[in-house]
Amino acid sequence: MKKRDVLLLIFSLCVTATLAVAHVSRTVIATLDPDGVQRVAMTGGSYYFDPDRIVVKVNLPVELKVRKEPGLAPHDIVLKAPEAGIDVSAKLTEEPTVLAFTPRKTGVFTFYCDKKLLFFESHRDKGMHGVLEVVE
Ligand SMILES: [Cu+2]
Repeated sequence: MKKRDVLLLIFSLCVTATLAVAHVSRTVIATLDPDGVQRVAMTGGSYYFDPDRIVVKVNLPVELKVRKEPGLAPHDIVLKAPEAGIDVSAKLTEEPTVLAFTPRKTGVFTFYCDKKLLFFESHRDKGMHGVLEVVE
């Protein structure tokens, strides 16, 4: 690879990183559907989750309906807090995937994408993470 190509590559990586940081944070407080389930629709993409802060009530079932933004980059979602009865993960596709669980403890739990390409930063490090806040 020529020196000029290397510089171009580094430049484009910097631009990509800057754009990724620009993604806006959004909080959603789950509403309780008539059947007693708290449902939230989410999107995951390069490199964000929207919303990236989700507030739910403890001891009531939750369904996170997650889909991937269109594009080639693979993404997934991992939400592991076994101490609170939460242990879900899924590969994201453009068709929504439903993650169902019932949080048994209050607290703030992180979800993230665990994808990582070669020597690049992980998607999580690039900003593809968020929190589930379980409240009384
Ligand atoms: Cu990802």
